Order: sequence, then C-alpha cells, then structure tokens
Amino acid sequence: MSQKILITSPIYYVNDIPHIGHAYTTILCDMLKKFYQLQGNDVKFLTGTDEHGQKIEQSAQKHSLDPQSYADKISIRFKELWNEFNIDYDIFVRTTDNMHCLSVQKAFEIMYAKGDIYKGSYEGHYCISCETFFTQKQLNENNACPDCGKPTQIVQEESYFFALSKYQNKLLDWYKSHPDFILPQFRQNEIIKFVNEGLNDLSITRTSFEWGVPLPHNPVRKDDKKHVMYVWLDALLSYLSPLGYLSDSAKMPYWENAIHFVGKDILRFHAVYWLAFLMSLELPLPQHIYAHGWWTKDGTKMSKSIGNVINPKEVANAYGIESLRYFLLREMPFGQDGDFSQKAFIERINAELGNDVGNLLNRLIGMSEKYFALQVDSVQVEMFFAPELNELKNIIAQAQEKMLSMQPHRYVEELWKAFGLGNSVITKYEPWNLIKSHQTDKAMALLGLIANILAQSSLLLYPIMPQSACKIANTLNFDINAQNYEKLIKQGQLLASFKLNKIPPLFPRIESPLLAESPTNTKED
Ligand code: ME8
Repeated sequence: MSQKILITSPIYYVNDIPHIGHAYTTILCDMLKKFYQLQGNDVKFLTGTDEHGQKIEQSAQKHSLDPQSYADKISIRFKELWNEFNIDYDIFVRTTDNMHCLSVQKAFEIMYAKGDIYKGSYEGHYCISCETFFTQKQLNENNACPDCGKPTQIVQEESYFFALSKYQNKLLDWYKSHPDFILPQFRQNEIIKFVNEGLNDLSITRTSFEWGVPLPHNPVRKDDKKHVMYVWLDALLSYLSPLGYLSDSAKMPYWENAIHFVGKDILRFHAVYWLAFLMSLELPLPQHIYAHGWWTKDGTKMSKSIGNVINPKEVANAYGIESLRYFLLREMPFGQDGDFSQKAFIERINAELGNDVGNLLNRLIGMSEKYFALQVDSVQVEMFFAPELNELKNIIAQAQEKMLSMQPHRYVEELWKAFGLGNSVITKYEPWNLIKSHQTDKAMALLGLIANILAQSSLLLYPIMPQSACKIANTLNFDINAQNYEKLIKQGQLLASFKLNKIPPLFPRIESPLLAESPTNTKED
C-alpha cells in the first residue's frame, strides 16, 4: 500500500560550507527516498540550513558580515552542492524564513499556555560550537565539552525553561513500546540510559545575544524583548514548519511517517528533546530516527576546527558523484564510524564497480553481440536455470530486508551477491562452449538469465547509484520505475526479451590517486 513518507536530514549550520559528513547524511536521505519511491510511495525529503544562534553570530562577525548576509552566503552553498549532486530534495528550509520563525513563536505559545514553559535563570556551562548546555558532571577535564572537546563558557542569564523532566516517563514508555524507533539498536539503549539517569529542565531562551527568533510578544511576559529562542528549539521545529503543520487545521499525512537521519552527535536532541517538544505540542511522533557514525580521517573525526575535513565537491570532481555515493554508502557500516581513505575508495571502484558490475555488463553485451546480434530473450531461462533464479530471489529478499532495518552497507553487500551470481554463471556454464557444442538454446537462456540479473540488480542499485542504474537499464532497454519494480522485484517476473544497446565502460579503472593525499580544507573561500 502506498504511503506518504517524510525523510529529513539535519538542517546544517551555516558556520561553514558543507563537507563530506554533510554529504553522507544527505545522500542517505536521497537513497532512502529513492528506495521508498520505487516501492510506489509518495516521499518528501526535507533538508535545509540552521542559521540562528551564537555560533553563527560569531562566524558572521569573523567575516565582517551581518548574520543574515552571512547566512545567505553559506546557505546557498549547501543548496548548490545538493543540486550539483542531483539530490532529490523537495523542501529546503531555512530557519530565517519568516514562515518558520512564526511557527517557532507559535509552538512556544502553545507550550507556554500548556504550562510546560516557566521562567528562571540559567547558570552553567555552554558549548558554543555544539550550542549545548552542560552540567558540571557532564564536562570533561578542564571544563571541556564532552562532545567536541572545546572549552565551554560559563553562562549566567535569565531564561525560560521547558519542563523536560515532566516527560521522562512518557519518553521511556515510548522507547519501550517502539523498540526499533532508533536504529542501530544500541543507540536506543544509550538514549534509554541517558533518560533513565534523570532529565533536567531545558533552557530554551537566551538573553546574552540577539541572533535568534524573538519571543512572541505576550502582555503577561513583560520581558519578552530580551529573549531569543534557543537555537535547538528553533532548529528542530524546522521539520514541521515548512509543511504548515503548526497551522490550526493542519493535517499531517507525511509527518505521521517521518524518518529522521542524524549523526550520532545530535541524536540526543532528536531522541529526547524533540520528542518531548512534540509530546508537549500534542503532535504525533516520528516513526524512526536513524543515527549514523562519523567519518574520520586517519582515525580522527573530521571537523572544521581541526581542518581535516574532505571537500565532497573535490572528491566528486575527481572520481564522480556516483562513485562517491557508492563508497560512502558501502564503506561505512551504518551506525559505526568509517575512515575516508583514497586507497580504499580506489580499490572499491576498481574491484566492485569496475570488475563486478562494469565487466559483467560488458561481457553480456559482448557475448550477446557475438552470438545473437544483441537480441536476447528469456523464453527458456526458467527451464535451464531455475536454481539460479531462486538464488537471485533470495538475494533480493535479503537486500530489501537490510534496507528496511537501515543497514545500507549490508544492502549493498547483498546486492553485490547478485552481480556475483551473474559473473559466476559465466564461469560455470561457459557460454562460448555452449555455442561450440551447439547448445544454442542454453546459451541464449544463460544470457537471458544474466540480463535479468542485471535488470533486477539495476532496480536495487538505483537508490545507491541512480545514474549508473539508469545506464544499465538503458543498455538493457527498460526503465527504472515503480511499475517495473513491482513486476520484477515484487512479483519476480522476468523481462521477456532484451534488445541490448552498446555503451562505453561504466567504471573505467583508476590507476593512481586523483587527489593530493593531504586532506583539503573546505574553509569558506
Ligand atoms: O548539528 N561524519 O548541524 P551541523 C558524518 N544544525 N556526518 C557528519 C560529520 C562527520 N564527520 N560531521 C557532520 C547541526 N556530519 C544542527 C542540526 S537539526 C534540527 C539541527 C553530519 O552542520 C551529521 O549528520 O553541525 C551530523 O549530525 C550533522 O552533519 C551536523 O551538522
């Protein structure tokens, strides 16, 4: 049954231009959108930029720009990159959009009216880089931020608080009744442990700087003007505001099936604070939060301040967007950290893309041309190759299961078993010998089998490498779409015949690294 689904990436800070970590999360969202679309669902993908807060205010000052001009300048860099990468987003939200700011104010009023917001004063540590409050007990040595390691600042200011502690038990009940809410599972256990240790109420307004959504004016609260919203309350609401979900009569068809992709660094904000805000607003909670690990360079987290970040544009210019997508999705076991190494990248391109897929397609084209004038049919495939078809069916079922349990690296691994099957039947049955020994029907059936393996595999490859999948499908003369997915993947039908088109090698061999070994700094130029 077709569903309406919303997939979101984090909305990225505009303190600097995008790096490979941002590209990874965004590609994951695009991948899942394509996967669900092929299954006939109506999917919206929301991304955007997070433009308020002290960190952005300070970055703007460093560049001698006012925060809005600075945000405008960097936000466009994210949008341009996603466009260049053919990322199929539907909504690009900016937290400085007027509609969004009004939604944040409205949410504040709803929670205030409900009695979930009260005034107090905050005294404690704050990490500007992570835009996070910490208790003394949470800090590392020398009062360093436990997340990014940078020094925290002592903050003492009047603030409105959200009564997070009130939601502790409700949150625990929710995790208990939704055991696969956060994937991988061990992340859900970490969150449960964190919530079990007790939740402090959360400071949700700041008075020591100005760059944020102002509080809505309310005659009861005479001090409104001093306060701006805490950037995380502002940012999290951007998942709802562009869809008009905070307007009175809103229906929420997409929101009811919302999936958030986040890095592990920001899981707590989503899995604890965001859920509690939604509970307070009496809105449905998302279906899933998928939390991935970090890309590291030589074992160290890529970070703008260390200067070891990799520029996705440079990598894509050198190796191609498709190969980059493949590498990111295959190399990193979802949920774990992964190291970005050019050596591993090149090895995967040559072996897995060039040999396993590219060669298989070339061999099919070559043999089909030589023996059957590029015209292959599937009439006798089932008769000759029933066990192989069965194996293909099992591989495809396994692959789908891996995607549904958010293990894209395992999905790719399973899919490659299908390409492996295609290569192995050539070695096993040697079509040239079948022709020599006048078993022409079997040779035709063998090529029909390989063409069908490639056809079904290309449908599964589409979320990972959309353009390459379409090239394979074009070569086989069929289209990648939901109808063919239904027929070939869900019903297991074979395509009756193929008129093959010749194409140049899909993945030319890479002999030596195409980028300088030292990481490139993406600092804004
Ligand atoms: O946190 N490896 O924005 P942000 C993998 N504005 N992914 C990485 C990464 C790395 N080394 N570095 C960053 C924010 N990411 C907030 C989000 S959402 C309502 C507000 C990815 O620009 C990963 O998805 O710091 C991480 O969670 C996100 O970028 C942080 O982006």
